[in-house]
Amino acid sequence: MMNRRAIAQGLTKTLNASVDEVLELVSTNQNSSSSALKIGITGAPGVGKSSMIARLATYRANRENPLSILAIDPSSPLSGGSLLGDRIRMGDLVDNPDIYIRSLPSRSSNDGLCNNIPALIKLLEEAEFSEIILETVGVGQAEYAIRNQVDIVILVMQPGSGDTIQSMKAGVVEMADILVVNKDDMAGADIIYAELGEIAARGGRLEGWYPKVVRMCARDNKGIDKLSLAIDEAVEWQAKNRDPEKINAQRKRYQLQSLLERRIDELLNEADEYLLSDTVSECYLHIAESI
Ligand SMILES: Nc1nc2c(ncn2[C@@H]2O[C@H](COP(=O)(O)OP(=O)(O)O)[C@@H](O)[C@H]2O)c(=O)[nH]1
Ligand SMILES: [Mg+2]
Repeated sequence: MMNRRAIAQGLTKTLNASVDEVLELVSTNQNSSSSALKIGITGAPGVGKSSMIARLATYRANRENPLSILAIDPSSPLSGGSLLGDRIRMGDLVDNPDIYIRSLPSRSSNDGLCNNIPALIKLLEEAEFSEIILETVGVGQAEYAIRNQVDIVILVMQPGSGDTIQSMKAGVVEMADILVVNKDDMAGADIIYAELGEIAARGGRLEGWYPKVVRMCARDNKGIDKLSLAIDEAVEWQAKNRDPEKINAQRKRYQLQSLLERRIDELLNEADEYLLSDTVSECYLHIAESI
């Protein structure tokens, strides 16, 4: 079905593309209205995101619904690390013809994500995946960045992180569409589940949507059906309540902003020479003209 080799090569090329190269890559098919469902899964290291994704992907992927996973993990660049939760056999996913999985390094990016995410997503959409799952480690700016790339944001937590919820910036919890309590087998799951329920009742990032709270155990493969259902419900709600043109414009804005920031970085690095002699205004004009 899918040409894994071609996809892998395309992703590598896109990952390392300069600003100019990205502009080239995204200049085609401007108006292709791909409808891949994009799901962002975020949360602190160790809460079980990878384990959960492995279960979720296996549950949702089939021939009509091929699925790809991009794991953006600062701790495990390219070669793996804990790409999949250590209890889940790698073979379960890798041998599944309906799932494509790739780990991406986040080192060089300026927002804790990874450069060129929109172009990477576009490539996977053109490879005709129906669903794309992005795993990111929840660290500040990455949360903001992910929200602009995906349709559904899932925040994963585990019992015993009650203090963390209190101290977490309200926005981090509230920007999620689905809140997951993983490791339901551990003590304290009831407490965090109740706390998240209260937060969810205040409403989510999208007006009129109240985040679903799901408890599950990725280790024992329990609760995945509920999580999958919550995703379907969120998708259904969004289809009725969101304006696709507005979302498209927001995504373009984000992509433009990150490309411009990188371009400015490139130009600032080249500016050393005239930084010594020119005034700030002159330098500014020089850079503005070179963009
Ligand atoms: N007890 C328990 N451990 C789990 C569960 N899900 C994942 N883990 C373990 O938590 C650790 C971190 O999992 P991982 O998926 O790599 O977390 P990530 O860093 O969020 O991607 C691993 O040792 C998993 O086996 C669960 O439901 N219950
Ligand atoms: Mg992980």
